[in-house]
Amino acid sequence: MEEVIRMRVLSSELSAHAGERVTMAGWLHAKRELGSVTFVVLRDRAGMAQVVVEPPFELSAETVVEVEGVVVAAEQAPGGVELHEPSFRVLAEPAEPPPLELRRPELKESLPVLLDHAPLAWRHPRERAKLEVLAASVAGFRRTLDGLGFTEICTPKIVASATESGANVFRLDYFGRPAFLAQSPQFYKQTMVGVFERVYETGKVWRAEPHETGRHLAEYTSLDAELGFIGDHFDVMAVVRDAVAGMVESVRERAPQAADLPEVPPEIPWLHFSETGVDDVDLAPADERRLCEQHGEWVFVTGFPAAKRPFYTHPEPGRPEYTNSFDLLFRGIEIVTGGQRLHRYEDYVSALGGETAPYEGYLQAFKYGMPPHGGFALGLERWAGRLVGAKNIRETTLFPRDRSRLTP
Ligand code: AMO
Repeated sequence: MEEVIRMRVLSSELSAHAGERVTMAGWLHAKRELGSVTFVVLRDRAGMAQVVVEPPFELSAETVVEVEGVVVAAEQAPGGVELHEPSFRVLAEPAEPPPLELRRPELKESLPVLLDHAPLAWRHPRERAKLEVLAASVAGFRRTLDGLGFTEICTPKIVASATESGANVFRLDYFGRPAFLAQSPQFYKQTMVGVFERVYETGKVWRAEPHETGRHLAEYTSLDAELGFIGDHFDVMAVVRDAVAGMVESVRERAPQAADLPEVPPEIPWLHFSETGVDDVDLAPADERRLCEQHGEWVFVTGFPAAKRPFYTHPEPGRPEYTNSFDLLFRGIEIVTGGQRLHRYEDYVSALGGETAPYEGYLQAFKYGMPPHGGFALGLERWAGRLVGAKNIRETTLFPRDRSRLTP
């Protein structure tokens, strides 16, 4: 049996071990030959460490090694220490030379090339940092909503009906019956308001998007929340504000180097759809950019026309052509959609034009008493894209799925 690596020291811990003999492990990230010495950079989950080697040094990039050596203070080394007198044990050798040069400060390849080699490309510190932004964002979302008395749920992803619109669902053969991949946890999160009052979910959802755009994926991560006993959608918008502020805070703590972090005002400005100057039932991407130029990096648009919102949306009292709904625009793009929902059984029956049969399961919740409620969903990859200044949502998507991409 291979010897277990005991007392492995990480690159981030190395400076605390000056003068000691330690064992490290990781990938050979780079090497620099300087005449009589070679500097080897070892990459582990915490960062990089410099190892001073006597040439010749034959191991190639991305070889996985365990290395034992003495920690020596060295001003010019990253972290102020380096490893001397190393002895290497190879744990795995690459079967062929890596097609990307991870030692470069930035990968210069085009996005399609990076996506084709994603298992390798994500190892690059700059690329990996984007995934740290995703992870820190989810952690911040959870922490904020836990603090507000929400309960996390995990709802079915194989479902019997479309939730958002019939057009972009993926169909499945479910033991001979038609079924769909969930477009959102909409019906189940509402149902669970009847149990917990406040729920959230972080999970994958699917949209069979017919076009390849820089902002749409066929599979994305939806951060959803739903809460009961609200007055109207403005109570939901207050939770959205706290959620994004908590996410920004978490990224600041865990992955600050990767992101350009915004201030989140105590109250995010808002305007009604009828005040946007848009002569249609929805905002176009150009409208979203313009509204952010006019109102700042954060702006809520409320009161979307009923014609463009799903059947579960609550109408605006006194102006039923509008709804108690909203989008949150951030740095020129919609990142959140939400609103108040219908909560009376009879309102659902009439919104569905009496065609209740496909929705029997969902409608049980309303039949047996539901409070006024509402919620929202934030697209995680779009959000992270805004934080890192991505031009395309695929830059902040772990193994994107779109019309043309099913691997890696
Ligand atoms: P909606 O369909 O607007 O609302 O989606 C909510 C948010 O999800 C993100 N998003 C996407 N991200 C990547 N690729 C896509 N194809 C994609 N489609 C949407 C966006 C968007 O703002 N049930 C409602 C939410 C609710 O009312 O609670 C819903 O799913 O960031």
